[in-house]
Amino acid sequence: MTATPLAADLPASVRAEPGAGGLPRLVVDGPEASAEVYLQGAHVASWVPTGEDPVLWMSARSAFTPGVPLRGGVPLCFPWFGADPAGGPQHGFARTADWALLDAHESGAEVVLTLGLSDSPASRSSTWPHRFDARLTVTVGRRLTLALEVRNTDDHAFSFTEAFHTYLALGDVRTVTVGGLEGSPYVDRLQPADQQEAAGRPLTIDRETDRIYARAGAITVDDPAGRRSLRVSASGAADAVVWNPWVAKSAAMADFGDDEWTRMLCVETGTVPSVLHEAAHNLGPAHQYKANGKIDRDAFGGPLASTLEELKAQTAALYFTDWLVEKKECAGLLILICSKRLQVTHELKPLRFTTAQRVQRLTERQITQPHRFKSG
Ligand code: TA6
Repeated sequence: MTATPLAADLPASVRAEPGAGGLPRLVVDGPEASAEVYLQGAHVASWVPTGEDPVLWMSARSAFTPGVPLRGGVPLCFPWFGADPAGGPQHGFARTADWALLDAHESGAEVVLTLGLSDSPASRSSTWPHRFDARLTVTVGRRLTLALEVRNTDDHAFSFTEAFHTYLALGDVRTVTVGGLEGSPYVDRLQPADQQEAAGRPLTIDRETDRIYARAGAITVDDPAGRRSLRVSASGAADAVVWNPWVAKSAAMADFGDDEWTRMLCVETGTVPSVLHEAAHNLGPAHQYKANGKIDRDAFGGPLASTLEELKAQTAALYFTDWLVEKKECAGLLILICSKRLQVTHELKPLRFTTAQRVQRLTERQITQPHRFKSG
């Protein structure tokens, strides 16, 4: 795999520098967001949409030491998730390996970094001795996208599992609601590894949580204390993992502050081993596997805006264009129809009625409340 491009090759919005602990990192300062990516593990350590709070959580106690995984951001678990039956490091070797920066460019308002990792003497003598090329493409913008590609460059098939072990930053995990997993069977990794039936309701976090879900669609985390809703979606990933260490486990981890558990939740996407399904990806020689993960967010409503100004302050200008005031004449009455948002879910939806619906509502009210429509 080609050497790291020199600083000269980097676009103006990217700089390469020694980061915490002297670990090499790339700092992205794009028009829509900033980010930090460590070459160790191709680890996205921070992503901050412009004018907003950080979306990824990083422990104040995280190690920034060669060969030790960072505690926070988006660790990439590969070529296995969890414990390695053959005794290799938890969550694989990719998150502590040195990746090379293959490319960095701007694409409109987004900044795109591609990092690469191939088998090495160390990996070939590990419990997973296969020849491979892995690439992680990180797109930094209003949304954060990670795309993993794995190519089998060996002369035999191999299998692997993987996950984006995303640490989301929250206002308070005790008041969040996790949606999108209601219909998914899961495995509670703190209980005997049997399959549990779908809960049928959004998940709330009120204790140590470590679950693998058969993933369906996007997962949302409504975070009233953080006044926003975060959304994690993915393709090529069969599972989602939800993890919060709570009190005791936090205290037991050296690289995790005792009280930090209230401010984070891992919502991970990937294909991980469990009884839910045959997990591993089997890749034949010269074959390639692709998966990607996206993180997005919306402002979380809190109290309904009572003035247009408040609404504008609460929600991104982007939405404001939807505020619609229509005038209609009906039965000699001037009707002002305002389409106004109703912030009840994690996604803001404008409340709109078709003309027919409006006329019907009006007629209904004329019938049920004739006194309100008496002319003169
Ligand atoms: O993804 C959840 C999990 O597997 C938990 O069981 C917990 O161990 C967490 O990952 C952190 O793992 P790490 O190896 O980073 O300490």
